Amino acid sequence: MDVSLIGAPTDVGASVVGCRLGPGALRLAGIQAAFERFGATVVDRGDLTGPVNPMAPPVDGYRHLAEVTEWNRSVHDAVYAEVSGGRMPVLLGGDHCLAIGSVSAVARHCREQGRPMRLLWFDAHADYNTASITPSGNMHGMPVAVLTGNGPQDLVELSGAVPALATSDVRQIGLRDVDLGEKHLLHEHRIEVFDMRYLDEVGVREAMRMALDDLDPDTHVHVSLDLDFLDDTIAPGVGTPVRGGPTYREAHLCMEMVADTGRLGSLDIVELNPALDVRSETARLAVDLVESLFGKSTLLRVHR
Ligand code: Z70
Ligand code: MN
Ligand code: MN
Ligand code: MN
Repeated sequence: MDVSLIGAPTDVGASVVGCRLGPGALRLAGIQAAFERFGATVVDRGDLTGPVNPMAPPVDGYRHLAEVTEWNRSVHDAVYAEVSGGRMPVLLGGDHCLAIGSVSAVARHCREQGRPMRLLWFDAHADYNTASITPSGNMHGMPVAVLTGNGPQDLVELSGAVPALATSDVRQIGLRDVDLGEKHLLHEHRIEVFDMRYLDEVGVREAMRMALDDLDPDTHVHVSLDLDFLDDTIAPGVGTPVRGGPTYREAHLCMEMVADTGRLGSLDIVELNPALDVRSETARLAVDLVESLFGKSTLLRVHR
């Protein structure tokens, strides 16, 4: 597997600043070596550039729409170049608004290849807000809505088709902080959500089995990993830590089960806020999870 690291050092989609420092912190924590230990050949494409964070208030329901759009165009182009060249793009964020660009690029590639796609959205949040229901105007709270066709035109059209992906291609895992308007939209659009209560009741193994069911032999799996998916006690270094998330072991099982499919095609690691990451523990946890995602296992894996 040929992996390409793409840094996107910005927090234009958030209101807590600091995740602009994420790409450097993930590199310092050894992200490249983690991929290499499990057989990948890695090229680091360095960091994209884009507009500074204006730290401005929202306008018509969107904070920094122009800057968010510009960053996402860059991310889209960079991710598309890698995935269409047969490589696995790994987006080092940056805030989660950047997944609009990365997932749009992967969706464009899959559409061109006639391949199905599955988006696995690991997050405490649904990221399903729109301009009319957002409590904050922060665009990192909107990417899943945008990708499924609800949002500003330039972003909704980024993949070249609207919507970039069908709601039935999305699985959300780990949710525990969802705004009232989002609850209604998730229900109305029939998004498949494995929230924390569901994980508590059926367990991570069964939830992940369901999130990964019906994969075609050539389905492209995209993992979008918001580090606030993880319980706040093990991953404090994020803009909005949320209590009651998956434990260290549960998070590893999620990644191991994705690895077992053999279909991982692209990855976002977002929302790391090094300014809040005491002793880099969240960055190091992200690197540990990458190892599981790339097939690290204690014993030789035999098919069961
Ligand atoms: C809230 C909003 C969010 C991340 C916070 C929060 C969204 N639903 N996402 N932190 N990563 O403002 O839309
Ligand atoms: Mn391909
Ligand atoms: Mn998110
Ligand atoms: Mn989140």
